[in-house]
Amino acid sequence: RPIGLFDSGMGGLSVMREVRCLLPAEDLLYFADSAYCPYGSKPPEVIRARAFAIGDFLIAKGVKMIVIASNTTTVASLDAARKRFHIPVVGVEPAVKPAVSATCNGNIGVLATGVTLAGERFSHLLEKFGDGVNVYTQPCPGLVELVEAGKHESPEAEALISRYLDPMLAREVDTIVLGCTHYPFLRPLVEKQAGSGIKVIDTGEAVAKQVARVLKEMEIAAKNNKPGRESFYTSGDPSVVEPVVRFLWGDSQLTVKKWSVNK
Ligand code: DGN
Repeated sequence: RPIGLFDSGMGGLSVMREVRCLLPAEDLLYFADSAYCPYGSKPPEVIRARAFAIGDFLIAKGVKMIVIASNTTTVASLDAARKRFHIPVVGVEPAVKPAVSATCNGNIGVLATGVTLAGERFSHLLEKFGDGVNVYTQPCPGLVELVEAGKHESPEAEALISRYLDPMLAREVDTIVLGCTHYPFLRPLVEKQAGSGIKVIDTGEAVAKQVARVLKEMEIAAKNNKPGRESFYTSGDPSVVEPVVRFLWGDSQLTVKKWSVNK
C-alpha cells in the first residue's frame, strides 16, 4: 500500500523527494490541490475541510499513511485529521529547533505563509525552543504562486525573494528557515541572495525520517526491495499541472491524473 502525501499544490513534492530518497521501496501517491491553491490566504476552516476531503480520497485509494506535506495545512488540520482518520498522519512544521541549534549569533529568520506564522503551533514552537534567540518572521505572499507556475528560477522570484529577505538580512540573521514546503524549490535563489555564511534550513529530511520511524513502529514498511512507484493526482487542470510536476520531480514521462475532490 502506498504512502499518501498532499499539499495545496506542488510544494509537498519537496517533502516527497526526501521520502523517496530515504525510502526507495515505498509506493508514493501525491495529491496537489491545485484548484484550491494557495491555502495561505484561506480561513483555517476551509483548509481543514480540504484536508478532510483529500484524506478521504487518499484512504479510498488505499494509502497506509497520510503525510500532510504543508505547514499551512498542518497548522489548520493536523490534530483534527488525526482524530478523523484511522491511519497514521504525519505533519510538517518550520524547523525552528534545528535553526536554534544552528545559529551562532542568535538571529533567525523564518519565511512561511501568514497562516503558519499566525497559528498556535508556531507560537508553541517559539515558546519551546526560541528562548534566548531573536526570531524574525516574514509572510511571503506570491512565492507559492511562482513555484506553482514553474517560475521558481525567474527574475520575478528573485525580486520577490529580495523584498522578503532584505529586512531580515539587515537584522543580521545567520540562519533562515524555509517554513513552507514550496520554498525548498527557491533555495538556490535564497542562498544566492543570503550569501555565504548564512545557513538555510528546511524540514523535508526530518519529515522523511519521521515517516520512516512511524512505518517501522507500526510495522507497515514495504516488505520487499523493489523500487517503489509514484503516482500523481491533482484537483486542477492536469495539462497545466503536469509539466510543472515533471519539471519539479525531474521525470519528463510522468503523468498527472485529474481527481476533483469535493467537500
Ligand atoms: N506549501 C504550503 C506550506 O507548506 O505551508 C503552503 C501552500 C499554500 O498554498 N500557501
